[in-house]
Amino acid sequence: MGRLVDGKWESGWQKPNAKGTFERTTTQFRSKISAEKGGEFPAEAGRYHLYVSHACPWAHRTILTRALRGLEDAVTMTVVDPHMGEDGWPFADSDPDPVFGAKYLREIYLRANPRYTGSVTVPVLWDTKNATIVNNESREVMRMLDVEMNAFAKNSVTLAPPDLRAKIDEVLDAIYAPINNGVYRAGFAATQEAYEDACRTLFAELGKWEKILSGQRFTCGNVFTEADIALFTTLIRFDVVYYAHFKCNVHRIQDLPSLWGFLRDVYQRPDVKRNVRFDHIKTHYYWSQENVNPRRLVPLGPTIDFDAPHDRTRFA
Ligand SMILES: N[C@@H](CCC(=O)N[C@@H](CS)C(=O)NCC(=O)O)C(=O)O
Repeated sequence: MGRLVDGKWESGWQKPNAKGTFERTTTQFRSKISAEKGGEFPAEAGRYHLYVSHACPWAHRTILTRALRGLEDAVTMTVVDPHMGEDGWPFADSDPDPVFGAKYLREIYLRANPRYTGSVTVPVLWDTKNATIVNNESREVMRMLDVEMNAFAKNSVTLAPPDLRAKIDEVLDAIYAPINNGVYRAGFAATQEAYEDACRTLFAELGKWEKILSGQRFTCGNVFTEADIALFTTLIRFDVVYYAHFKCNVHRIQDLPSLWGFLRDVYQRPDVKRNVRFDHIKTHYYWSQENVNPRRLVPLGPTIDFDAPHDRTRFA
């Protein structure tokens, strides 16, 4: 763990604020691929490259969008090693960086801006023509892949139908702070008060979704969208990691029948299932976050049957 300051690497964990609360830094590369010709980042097959981690819930959103839309030939992808240590994300020997042969992800950030100051996070959407980072904010990358790269998508079913976009954005906003980022606020809290505040808010919000999902199949109704991907990538890590490692242990997702059904429903889609790597997820959190787990021991369990039948098709 560490960050770049004016292009120089400084190792160490981000300090919580004075109240002991974890504050996520804002991402800085916010350009857009455009389906329209003539822009700086026009949609093209074979031009853009995704750097991701199978461990990270934010990167996982983009991995799933790419897979579900059938963009795997159009947008290439490299998966970093789950052991994020003193030097940040390293590339794995089994999946080396094809663009520069870099050893660490921070080198990619420095290629885009040699004087970059900030966190070195996944996902990163790289433009091989302009040799720069287009965008490193998962929510925006998801939308870009789905909408702007539509011409190259082998699966024609969009994850952001125009008539649902306002609703999708509303759900993405609603789940971000209390749930997606809430688990981190609980896990990285440095005071009892900050932890309890994050944990109570998280479970209150999960309770709301438990109720909503008892009456509809997905978060925006009965159509599967980006918002479901965003909720899913947090829920799939919940009982496996967040429950123990981040002390989000008021309930397991398995104890909340609608959320548990939703989770299995999404997981059992073949394009989703083949892109869920519990080995990367467990190794990354338990090994890398030695501020939370100083001995870096990775637990053997839990054993969870994500393939168990669900009855969510009753809403279809
Ligand atoms: N806002 C970003 C967050 C990405 C993010 O925080 N990724 C984490 C992994 S889960 C990361 O790479 N952390 C490394 C670091 O902060 O140094 C997004 O949604 O894309």
